[in-house]
Amino acid sequence: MHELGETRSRNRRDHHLQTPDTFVRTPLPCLSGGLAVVHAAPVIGCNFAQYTVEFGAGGELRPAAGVNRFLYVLSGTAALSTAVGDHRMTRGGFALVPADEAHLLRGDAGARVAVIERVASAGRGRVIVGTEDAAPRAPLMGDPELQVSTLLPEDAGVDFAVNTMTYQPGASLAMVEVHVMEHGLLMLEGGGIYRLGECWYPVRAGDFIWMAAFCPQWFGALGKQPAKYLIYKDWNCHPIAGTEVRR
Ligand code: UGY
Ligand code: MN
Repeated sequence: MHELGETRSRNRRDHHLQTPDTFVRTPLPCLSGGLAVVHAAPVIGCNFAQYTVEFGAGGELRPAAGVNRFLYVLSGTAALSTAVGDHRMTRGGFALVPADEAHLLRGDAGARVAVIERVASAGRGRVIVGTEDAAPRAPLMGDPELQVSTLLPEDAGVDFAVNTMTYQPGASLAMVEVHVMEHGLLMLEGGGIYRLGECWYPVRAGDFIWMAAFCPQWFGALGKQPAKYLIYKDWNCHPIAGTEVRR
């Protein structure tokens, strides 16, 4: 049903909120038997790409040249084949595949996988496969109501981090963050209020947010269930790195 032209989606210079009612599915050259919802790409001024692949029957995601690729299964089952082995991944399963590493992701019909890619800089990562449940988990700034699961180890060999953050109802970031890192964020569960720049938005599971470098940001969880999101940030890289691809 249409909403008479109304939506929560917003596209601003330093942030972008994309809600499921505005998702447009597109084919990608590296994808067959499925479609992608592209959430973020350098055309909006960010330094990474993020998209959700929705697999149909016989779905396959093949390598994209020159990018380190992170995969996180949102629903269903997908099988990743690499030179170091085959891995079956279900909800919460993730993988890091370094640039130009031969691999193939086969998704079962109905599987949904979050994909985050960044052009590879100097150095070489290694294939990492894991599950969110087994990832190290720690409270943020000592708050047991706000837990951060760190999916990629410090020595992953890439210049980004991907974490999940889980807020108990009523929990919030302890401060308004303003930092050089940008974020790609996918709401996985629950909801709350996100401050982005000078705007406050109601957000819920399914929404995507891009936050540019130095975009003031704060989140408070609302409702009766925990709120959880998957969050990307450029990390462990010199602040001058990558400036040539920014607007
Ligand atoms: O890692 C982060 O910067 C994270 N605390 N930011 C956020 O949740 N908006
Ligand atoms: Mn942040």
